[in-house]
Amino acid sequence: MLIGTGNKALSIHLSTDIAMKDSLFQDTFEEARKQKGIGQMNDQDDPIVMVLRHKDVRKCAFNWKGFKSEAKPGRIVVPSEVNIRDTRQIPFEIDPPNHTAYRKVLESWFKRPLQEEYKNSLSAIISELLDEQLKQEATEVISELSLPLQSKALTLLLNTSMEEAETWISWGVHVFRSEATALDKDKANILYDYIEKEIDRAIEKPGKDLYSVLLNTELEGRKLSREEVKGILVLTFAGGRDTVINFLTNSLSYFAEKPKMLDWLRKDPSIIGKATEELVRYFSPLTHIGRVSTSDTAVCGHEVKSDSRISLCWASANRDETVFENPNEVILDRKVNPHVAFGFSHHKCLGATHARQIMKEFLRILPRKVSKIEILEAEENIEEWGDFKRKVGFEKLNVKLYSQQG
Ligand code: EMZ
Repeated sequence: MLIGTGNKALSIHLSTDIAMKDSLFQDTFEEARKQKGIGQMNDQDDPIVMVLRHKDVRKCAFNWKGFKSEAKPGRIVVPSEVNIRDTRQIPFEIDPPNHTAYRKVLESWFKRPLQEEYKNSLSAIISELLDEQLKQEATEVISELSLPLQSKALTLLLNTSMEEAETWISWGVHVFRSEATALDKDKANILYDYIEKEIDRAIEKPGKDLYSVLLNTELEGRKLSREEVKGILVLTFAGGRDTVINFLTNSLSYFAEKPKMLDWLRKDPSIIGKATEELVRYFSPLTHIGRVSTSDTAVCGHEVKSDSRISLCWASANRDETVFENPNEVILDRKVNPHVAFGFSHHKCLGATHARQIMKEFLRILPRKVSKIEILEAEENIEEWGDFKRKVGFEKLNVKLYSQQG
């Protein structure tokens, strides 16, 4: 069934009852990538040339002078968010040299997930959630595991109290999308109001949280403005949300259907780092991100006009057969894995350290606690980008988790 949203990025809900298919994430871009190297789609009358090959994706990502991120706020997101927000997300919608300056002041905070204490807190969150679900007859993975995990983990990144997570969980999987519409302004306003209030709170009563830290951050001899602080926080909330949730949910579907792979992780935790990278390559939770061309140019021989959009299709690049051997197979200990699931070049995901830590801890704890996962019901979430239909995750995934002990 197609859910009509009036927007170009839609979800199709399919009930899956064919055994062993839930962990399958096909490569919809293969033919177009091989034949032409590009795809085309319209998005709210602002068309996009999708760059599909690994080499071209990296080249265009690197070329910020030719393909900028600092367009109208929301325009480099697909579907475009220009109609639902004015706040510029920082550093995501900024180009060098300003981008470099922002990254420099933000980098150390976003590397905190490497600290032992942070990892321990993360591991406690994951263990507690899994223990709780192991007691249940059934688990709806997104609402009872992935979303709570993502939100609780975010309290660590923001260094706020764990109780805040309850509010964020109530917003659902995406802060700019709701079930009814793919671009929901009212929903977006809930996030903006929340952030505004938190900034007020941090001004009045500064603490050790990210809001307070940002309000005190100096950039080239001046303090960050309120709008800049807001822009960084909107990105922190919106950026790693559905992507992390999809990674966790999709991983469970994978291990449900590939129990031997779960055994492998249990027996040899030394592959967890490689397994994380491989699963994130295979799932590519963020399909693509846009750029705006600064001149009349061409990509793969296809004309791209000045001020028109291209997208860097990470999901396609990550299945490029000229780069990855057996690209459609999950090889948990894949040796050479130059995937671009977290982006490429200077705009590489700022939250990647946090996301990777969640993923790694999850893949470490899951096989220790869970012996078997049984899928009871699955509803796929399929995005539509022009003619391409791509499974990105699930709308619903009901499973039964079996404990390692019994
Ligand atoms: C934007 C984007 C960032 C956008 C790297 O991706 O993620 C999307 O989910 C948000 O809707 O606003 O933050």
